Amino acid sequence: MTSLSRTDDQIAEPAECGRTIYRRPLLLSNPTSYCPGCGHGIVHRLVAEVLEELDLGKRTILVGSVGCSVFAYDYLALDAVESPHGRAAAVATGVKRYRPDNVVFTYQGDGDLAAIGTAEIIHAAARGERFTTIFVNNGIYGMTGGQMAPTTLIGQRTTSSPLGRNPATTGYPLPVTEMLSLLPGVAYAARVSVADPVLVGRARAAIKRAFEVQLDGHGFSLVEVLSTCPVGWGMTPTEAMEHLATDVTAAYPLGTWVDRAKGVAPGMPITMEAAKEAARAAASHAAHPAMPAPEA
Ligand SMILES: Cc1ncc(C[n+]2csc(CCOP(=O)(O)OP(=O)(O)O)c2C)c(N)n1
Ligand code: SF4
Ligand SMILES: [Mg+2]
Repeated sequence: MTSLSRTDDQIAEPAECGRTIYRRPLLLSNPTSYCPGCGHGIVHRLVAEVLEELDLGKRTILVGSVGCSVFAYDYLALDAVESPHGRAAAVATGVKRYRPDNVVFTYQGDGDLAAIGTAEIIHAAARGERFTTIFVNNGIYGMTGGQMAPTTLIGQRTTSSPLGRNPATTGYPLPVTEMLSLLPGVAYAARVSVADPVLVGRARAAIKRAFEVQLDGHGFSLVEVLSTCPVGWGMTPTEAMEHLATDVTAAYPLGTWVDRAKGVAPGMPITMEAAKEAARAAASHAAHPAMPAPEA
């Protein structure tokens, strides 16, 4: 583990105008490696804002992963450990267990978390490890040239599915948040998006809640952030944001799946769509009395 020893002059300051109008929170002034329209930068900023608001910057350890966000330690003024591809949850387990008083989080893409790192994240969540995962789902392997990920939408063209993802041969998108929310070790699980300013505000609130859950020692906390990859999607930044707000969100509904400390647990219809679906299912049972009702 390295102490990065950031000096204050490495942290971005506004132009010399006599007084501070706006200061970028916990963000370093290094040039970004992200493409125009990429959501990673927005997510970095939200994490930085939340950690600064909670005054956690000095005691937080970032566990980086492999993907376009591999240089996250160059953008966030935090101590950091870099993990091999997919292994962030295993590395974070070790870091948090060894340093329980530190705040520990992984920052992972969907290729990293939901493909090569599937086993690590499932078992860390099942064990209820007391760290936070920020999971950036852009539906593709951005860094390596836009190949299909487990999260790629049905019909989506990628460099390894040029005719569009075909479920007959490559299966269906993996709903990571829904899957992990079934595990009792998961104290908080939410899916958010950066598709517009209102949703960015909600994403910030979810990230803050996830860190609060960690501070309270409740268990594993996860925020899945639906994000853009205009380059991998073959779209302009504007088209990518529209696609995120429509098709991607239709496939991956937003909401809080688990917040056990607040009594929100799996099976509760807490999104509008889920509530409507539950109502439809109940009406269908009433209309078909021969069909056995589900066990209470
Ligand atoms: C063991 C190993 N296998 C494969 C790779 C190649 N690789 C690097 S990044 C990546 C995919 C990253 O995709 P994702 O996690 O979705 O991040 P994104 O770039 O989309 O943000 C792959 C397959 C690697 N670096 N190490
Ligand atoms: S390839 Fe995609 S995920 Fe990677 S920096 Fe560019 S837009 Fe972002
Ligand atoms: Mg990705």
